[in-house]
Amino acid sequence: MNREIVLTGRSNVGKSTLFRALTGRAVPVGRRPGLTLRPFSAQVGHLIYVDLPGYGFMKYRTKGEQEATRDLVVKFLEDHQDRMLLAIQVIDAASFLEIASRWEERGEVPIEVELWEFLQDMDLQPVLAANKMDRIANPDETLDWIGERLGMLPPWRQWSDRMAPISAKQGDISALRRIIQERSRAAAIK
Ligand SMILES: Nc1nc2c(ncn2[C@@H]2O[C@H](COP(=O)(O)OP(=O)(O)OP(=O)(O)O)[C@@H](O)[C@H]2O)c(=O)[nH]1
Ligand SMILES: [Mg+2]
Repeated sequence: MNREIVLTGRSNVGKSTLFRALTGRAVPVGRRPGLTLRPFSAQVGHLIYVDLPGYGFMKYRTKGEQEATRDLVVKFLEDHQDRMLLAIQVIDAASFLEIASRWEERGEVPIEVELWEFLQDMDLQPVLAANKMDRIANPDETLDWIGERLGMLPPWRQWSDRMAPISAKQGDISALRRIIQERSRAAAIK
């Protein structure tokens, strides 16, 4: 059976850009959040990569549309659980902390934390792709903070099998490719 690698995460974090960097196939990419509204997949060798719509808030979309998209993502993840090799949660590392802090100040669980916990509860052993690293001046510090928010205590480098700093737009995704290779190898042995 062909195994799937699924890209999930909030809207506008760069999932479709990463999908293109991983597969060479183009999905519409843009500044307007909520651009991807249906799962989009491409096969590369024995692997099927899937680009999912954004999870949670989407500017310019109604509440109803956002909820429908969220349900679609959750259902997709549940239905595809058995054939998933890897669930990748993509975040915008450049805005993660600011957005997470804003939610926490309102007494709410940040959507990224909610999604991460959901993936863990499903036993998917998710990997975090910290994208847009090209916009970050102090990478180690930022990654330590992000990891800590998601239950991975610093230093972040001890989580290098679960956390990959990348810049999809610049095609700088080697940390993630290494994790994909490791997981593929481990799955083949099993
Ligand atoms: N600086 C920077 N910008 C990026 C990077 N990756 C993606 N972007 C930009 O982020 C914006 C959103 O990218 P998309 O790939 O469409 O994001 P998405 O997560 O697929 O968005 P939805 O389909 O709405 O969920 C675009 O303007 C991209 O050019 C990156 O590594 N660095
Ligand atoms: Mg997209």
